[in-house]
Amino acid sequence: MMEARSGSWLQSFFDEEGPGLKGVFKNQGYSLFWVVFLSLWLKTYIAYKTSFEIDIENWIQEFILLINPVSFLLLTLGMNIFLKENRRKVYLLTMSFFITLVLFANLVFYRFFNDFLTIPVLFQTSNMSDLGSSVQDLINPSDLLYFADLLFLMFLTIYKPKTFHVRSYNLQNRKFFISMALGVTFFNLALAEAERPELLTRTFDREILVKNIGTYNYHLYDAILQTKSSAQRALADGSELSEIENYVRSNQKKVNDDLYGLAKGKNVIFVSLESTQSFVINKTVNGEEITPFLNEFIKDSYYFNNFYHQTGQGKTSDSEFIIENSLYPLGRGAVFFTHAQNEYKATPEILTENGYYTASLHANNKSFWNRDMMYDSLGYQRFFNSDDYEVSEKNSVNWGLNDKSFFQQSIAHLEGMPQPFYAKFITLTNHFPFTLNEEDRTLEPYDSNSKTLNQYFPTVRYTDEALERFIADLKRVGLYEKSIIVMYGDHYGISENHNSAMSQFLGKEITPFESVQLQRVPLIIHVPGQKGKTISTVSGQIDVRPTLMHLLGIKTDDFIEFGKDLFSEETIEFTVLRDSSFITKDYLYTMDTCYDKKTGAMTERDPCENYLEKAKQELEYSDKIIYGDLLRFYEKKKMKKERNLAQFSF
Ligand code: GP9
Ligand code: MN
Repeated sequence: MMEARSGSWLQSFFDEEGPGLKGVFKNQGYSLFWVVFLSLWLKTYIAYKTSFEIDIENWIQEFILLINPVSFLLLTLGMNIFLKENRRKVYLLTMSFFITLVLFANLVFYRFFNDFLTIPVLFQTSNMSDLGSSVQDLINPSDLLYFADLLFLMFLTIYKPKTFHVRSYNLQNRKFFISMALGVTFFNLALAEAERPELLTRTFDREILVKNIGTYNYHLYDAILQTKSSAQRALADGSELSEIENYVRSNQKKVNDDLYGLAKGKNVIFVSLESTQSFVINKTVNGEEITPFLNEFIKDSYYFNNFYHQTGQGKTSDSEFIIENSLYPLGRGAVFFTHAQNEYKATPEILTENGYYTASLHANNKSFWNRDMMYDSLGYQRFFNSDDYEVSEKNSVNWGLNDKSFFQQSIAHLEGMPQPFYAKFITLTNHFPFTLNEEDRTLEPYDSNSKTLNQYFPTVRYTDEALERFIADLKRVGLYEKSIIVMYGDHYGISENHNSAMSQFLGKEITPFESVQLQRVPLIIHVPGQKGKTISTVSGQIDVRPTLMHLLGIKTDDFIEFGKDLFSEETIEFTVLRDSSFITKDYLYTMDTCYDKKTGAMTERDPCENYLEKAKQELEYSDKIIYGDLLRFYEKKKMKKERNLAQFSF
């Protein structure tokens, strides 16, 4: 029994019977805790470096990678201090086995899927059966080395019990230990947050998460997300759906007979324009047009100049979600991550049912924004990701493959698709921090106190040139006339941190009113054979799906969606942003203030009051659908209705 001497708890922690070297010198053997801890730490780091492809860009990232298993190992192995002494060795060895098993399972999974395990994936039988048939091929004999230390430790513990000791801890020792473990955890989190702000709230990429908080903490985090959404889902029943359905139906408008079905059977090409805001269209910098190609292209297209992005923390993924589901994204986190297992009725699924081949093309890591999982739920048949592109140092910049190479390489993918197809292209070069290779720069940077805004214009121009080549290629391979082309900005590129530079560029003060107006992004719909037209209807990303469906002549009466057909003559001008700001034909409401759009000045609340409830209602209904996974009930209800109708039709 060890009693801490008063006033020397730190000393007692490292005392004769303590865990460290002193015990060894006194022939009391090694501390089993630290031996197990060190071997697991080492194994994990070896696995990171040999079995996973984790991109390390600087020494801080390498350091975080090295220390990221520590907090979890200290906390889980450390639980042994609460056990009776005779149970501790068993606990430490058992934990070592399970932790090694988790590492090993990740390793095998990664070899096949190039991704880290998530809880939903464990239950996705299709994934697992893919893996099942080839598990033998995925395991190398050398993998057994991961368990070798454990066997060795077990052997020594049984046959040479004196090799290791477990020490006793008094209350103060325990407190010290727990504080130390928590201290390490917070240190790790702080470093990760500094290296990758909003890492945990936004959850953008498994690889980045694992790199920053470690593979084990990542599983804990995943488990928390999973439990939360399972609980919300379990508590939901179908009853809320009727109210939502009534609301949606009451907003449906008559289609425009002249345009309905205009593009029936045509291929659909979507292009997501990274960080492209409307303020660059038809504008110049240093006397030169920023987007000379788009400025011409919109003349032959329907161009919506009052179109707002409605994304939240999920950025690009949110824009994809809104555009393909006509639902709002979530107020917190990225729905692509938090609710990828839900039932959806998204554009790819609808178009597949209408005889289309559906694909998304994006030259980034497939797990980014959890796309590889979410695309299954959205009904995509194929995801062309960075594995499908030749990516080299020469053709990469900033976040990866540059847009020109991306489009150029994509043409072959497009030509290989059965027609009609729905193909969504997601560009990447015009992404913060807007870096470009010198030889690719055809527009001089702007001159202001914001490096971000200065560099933004040349990268926007770069993407504009990439689009020009893409359209030329589409013409060359004969797809241009057979396809409708929809281009849209995914979200803002210049945040409010650059207001003073923006105000210099726009020549006006950036008030809260202007900030909302800056959330406008371009929406361009090119239909072969149609004359161009600029449409100023107040609209948002949520409206893209109904508008597309009507052009394709696909009925939307049965869908649960919040958007409106922008070609309908009855369309109401109203758009709500994810932060509850909203815009109508004449007014704009943000931060509890109503503004007159003509003057940009504050006005009395009355004109906005009428829409306040509607704005809140829409976001709430959409959130309910996602949190409760309500569309799963809708599909069932619809099938029942169809069955009943069939019965009565005789
Ligand atoms: C990543 C790309 C950019 O694949 O879509 O994501 P963002 O940071 O803009 O959301
Ligand atoms: Mn983006």
